[in-house]
Amino acid sequence: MRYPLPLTHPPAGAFFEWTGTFDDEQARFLDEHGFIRFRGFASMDEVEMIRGELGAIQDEWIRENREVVNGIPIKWGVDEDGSRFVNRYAFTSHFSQRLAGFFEDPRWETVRTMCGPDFRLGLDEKDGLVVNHYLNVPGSNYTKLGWHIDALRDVFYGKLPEPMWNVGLYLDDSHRDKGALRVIPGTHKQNLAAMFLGKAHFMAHDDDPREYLVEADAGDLTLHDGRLWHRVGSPQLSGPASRRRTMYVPFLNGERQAKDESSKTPFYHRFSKYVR
Ligand SMILES: O=C(O)CCC(=O)C(=O)O
Ligand SMILES: [Fe+2]
Repeated sequence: MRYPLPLTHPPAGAFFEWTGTFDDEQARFLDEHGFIRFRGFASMDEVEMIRGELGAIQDEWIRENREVVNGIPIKWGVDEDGSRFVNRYAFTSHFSQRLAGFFEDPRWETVRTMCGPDFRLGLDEKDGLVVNHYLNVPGSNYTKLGWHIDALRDVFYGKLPEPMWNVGLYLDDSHRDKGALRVIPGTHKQNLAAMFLGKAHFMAHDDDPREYLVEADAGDLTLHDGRLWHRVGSPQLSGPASRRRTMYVPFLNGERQAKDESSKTPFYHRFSKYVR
């Protein structure tokens, strides 16, 4: 066991049930801590549908030997049977009508308003709908993810961070033994220097006495502020039991910057393979 730290200090116990509405208590929680988690946003049927669509997209990408979508490199790994699998998908909803249709459900309008009245769902901006598939096997390039803030990617794209939210839907149960998402509550209110220098982006994997372990089950939804420090911890499990699939979609405001097949690979992604 490597977790002697008080990972369940306040806001421990912060589990909100998804009821289709966003109330004042939840709004206060989100503002104060920079993240929130809802139980039961998607049904298990929907989770199964999404897992199936991901398998079909992966088969298609293997057949066409796809390396990039709209300038964003796909990260590939090799599973325990020696088969290639996708560690990180980008713009995933562009490859499945059922997945794209899922985002037309009115639930996403509620999520959008949680982000702010002028925010929009960015299915064709940034990296679009990202799916992370963590598997702790030797051929996997994705078993954990170092400390970072998502908004810093803007800096790599040559811009100052703009407001953004990353909204995550869990496709597998994700508890401490899978590493799980760790956040440092309240750091979305830090200054620019702390954003740049607080930790070595993506390279630091240290336990932090301030970190809070966000455990979640398949179908749960999380929102986190793009300025919040977070990471995915190191799994204790290995093999198929360590499988952790999460899908993230950005909510953005400001100028719309849609990407397409002619979009260039951002500088940041050209060296990201060295920092895992
Ligand atoms: O898999 C997760 O829960 C977090 C992923 C993440 O932080 C990212 O892709 O930027
Ligand atoms: Fe992130």
